[in-house]
Amino acid sequence: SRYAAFRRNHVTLDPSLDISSELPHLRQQQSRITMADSSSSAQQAESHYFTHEPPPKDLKTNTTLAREFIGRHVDEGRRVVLVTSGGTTVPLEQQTVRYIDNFSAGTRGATSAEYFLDNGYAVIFLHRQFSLLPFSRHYSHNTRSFLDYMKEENGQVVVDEQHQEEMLRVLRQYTEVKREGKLLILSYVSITEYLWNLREVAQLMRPLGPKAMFYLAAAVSDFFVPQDRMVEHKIQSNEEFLQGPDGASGASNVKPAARTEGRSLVIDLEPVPKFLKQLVDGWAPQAMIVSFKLETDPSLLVRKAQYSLDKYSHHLVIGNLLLTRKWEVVFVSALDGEKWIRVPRSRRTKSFSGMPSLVGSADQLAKEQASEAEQS
Ligand code: PAZ
Repeated sequence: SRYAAFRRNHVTLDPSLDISSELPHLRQQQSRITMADSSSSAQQAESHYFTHEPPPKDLKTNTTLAREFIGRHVDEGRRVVLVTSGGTTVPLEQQTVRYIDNFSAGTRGATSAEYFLDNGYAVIFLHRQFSLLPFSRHYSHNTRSFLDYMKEENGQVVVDEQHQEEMLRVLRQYTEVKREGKLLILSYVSITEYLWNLREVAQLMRPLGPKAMFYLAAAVSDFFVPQDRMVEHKIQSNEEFLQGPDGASGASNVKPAARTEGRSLVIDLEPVPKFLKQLVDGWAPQAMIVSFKLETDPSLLVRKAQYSLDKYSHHLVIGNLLLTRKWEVVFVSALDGEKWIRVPRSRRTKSFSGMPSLVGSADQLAKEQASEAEQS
């Protein structure tokens, strides 16, 4: 209807008139109108979201740290990457007892951060609190306690011989990164905390121009409970303790998004506005943007990655499937189309931490990949 209105305003429509020569021009105009419409509606969605969802308490501290960090690396002419990592929660109550979570241990983000550091980047690591961290990931979140790496010797705690070499290597890298001040660790828990931090840091990264990169590996919820539809207190399951008009403790006159109805818990989530385009258009227009797409249905993966690439104008979308994400990913980009990267079967080992690990040089890996591709 918008197109028809446009045509009414711009051409005199006479059925006997052949307007085919006008069509390319009209289509171009139409696409400009659509783009302008969608960018202004994205701005409206952004402003609505950030006006209604309160910022996290530590946002000011995080922005101060990020401003200082970015300023220092701008001065030194270094590339800076913002790596996001881990899942985002969707709280159901203001005093949160229950929440919905997105799957992610933070392995991809924490591991990638180490590789970025190794390649000369300064890294802002925006991660879900208590998910894996660069360097310490080698010794945390596994089935053994960190104490299993230690032993007592002459009344002192020392690292067990079998872990000396590996731990010394990791410790040296970590110490060097700390000495050079190249890693800034920030954290979030909920989807709203994540988005506030992402927006603030992205805007601070603007002066870096093309030296800024966003590597968005966090698993971000598509749905949320808006603040004005969130009950304050724990949702009660026992009818004897139900309060408020809709059976939720502390409910206002707005129907809460998460509430008890009869004996069931009903959760009525709203879509999170799509900010990924804003990252390109509004927050950090010159930066390189790499985003991830997680799927479980193999038949959808490449199509969905391609869709994200087109819709959000990111430079690279990396697709992965839940069950095979440790071994294979697909790179989808405008430049190279679709390109699969696979860890050869022989190298799908388990590290001590229980996480699959990749050993050896990138060259060696490339050779093994090529030979496996040939064989298959
Ligand atoms: O953190 P992890 O290594 O367990 O998992 C990584 C991942 C699958 C969350 C990541 O590679 C990814 O795909 N992130 C984007 C998820 C999404 O589509 O929102």
